[in-house]
Amino acid sequence: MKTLRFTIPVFIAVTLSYVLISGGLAAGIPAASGNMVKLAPLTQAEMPPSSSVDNGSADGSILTNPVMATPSEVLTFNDPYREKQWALSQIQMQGLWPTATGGAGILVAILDTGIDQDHEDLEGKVVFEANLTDSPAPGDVYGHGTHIAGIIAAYSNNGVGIVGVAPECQLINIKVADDRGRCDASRIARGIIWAVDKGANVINVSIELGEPSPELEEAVNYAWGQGVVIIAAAGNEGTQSPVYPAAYEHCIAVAATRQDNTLAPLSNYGDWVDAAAPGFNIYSTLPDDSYGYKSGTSFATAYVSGLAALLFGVVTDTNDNGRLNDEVRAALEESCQLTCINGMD
Ligand SMILES: [Ca+2]
Ligand SMILES: [Ca+2]
Ligand SMILES: [Ca+2]
Repeated sequence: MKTLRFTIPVFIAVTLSYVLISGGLAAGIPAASGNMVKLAPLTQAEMPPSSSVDNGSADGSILTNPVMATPSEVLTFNDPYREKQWALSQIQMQGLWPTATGGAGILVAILDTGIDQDHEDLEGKVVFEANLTDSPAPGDVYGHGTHIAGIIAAYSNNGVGIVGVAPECQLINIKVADDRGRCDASRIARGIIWAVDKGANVINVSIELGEPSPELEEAVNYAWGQGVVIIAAAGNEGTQSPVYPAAYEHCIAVAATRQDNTLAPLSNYGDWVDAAAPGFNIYSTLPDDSYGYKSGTSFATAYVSGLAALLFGVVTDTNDNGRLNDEVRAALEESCQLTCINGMD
């Protein structure tokens, strides 16, 4: 791990505390369990100013086959919306891509509202799929899971769309939130177990639960014991109140930062938060071959999941326990700039 030269502006969140602002999406919608569960609110953010990032020409001459487009081979991109992805520069992907394999052979499970697996920049990414909701289809009607999927896994240098953090990884789509974004702890727990048993290396849970759930914690612990890294959203209430599964020990809780590296005001924080990553004005894929900006800890979580997928191809089992998830987590944390993101102390 000492050989890793990249730095990730993933900061250990410290300080502060305040109250829980709930409501939002869940207002008026009966939760399917006793727990208040909701997706991190979807803030449609304004377009950020034009990025100064030079993403090269769009003449398609670099690489045209996504399978061949290994980021380790080329660091300029012909993806037309790369310049909108300020977060990739922020987390210094240029430093990591040359040493990683793009997440090849890594399975990332996304527990969310489903994924539009026919999206032009995600086609063929989903290799397993489960629908644990009452919605008729496993695809993404709500428009949350597809955004997460693009951040993590969109093809690079295919002349289309954006660039994923781990563009060669494959996805498991586990729809645990229905077409109105409703979910419950039991579905998340069952989704985690299903993902683990399908061979997931990384599980992205951009869902926050206001109350703990023993069933959910047990599933998280099971995943950790099987060598899986689970990344979860720290929540969007702008408070210090823990949410679940993020607050569990074996789950990496992710807060959201803005382009200036400060904590996004909507982001939860506190000593239970493990890391922070870009989560404001994040451009990614949306259903039906569209794209757009969203803000929230959901999307910060996706960046860390993508990084985790890359790191599985970089680390070795240095403690010889037969698992790599502890080394991946350590590498993520070692790469952090241990800075107080609140800038208030
Ligand atoms: Ca692309
Ligand atoms: Ca945690
Ligand atoms: Ca190990």
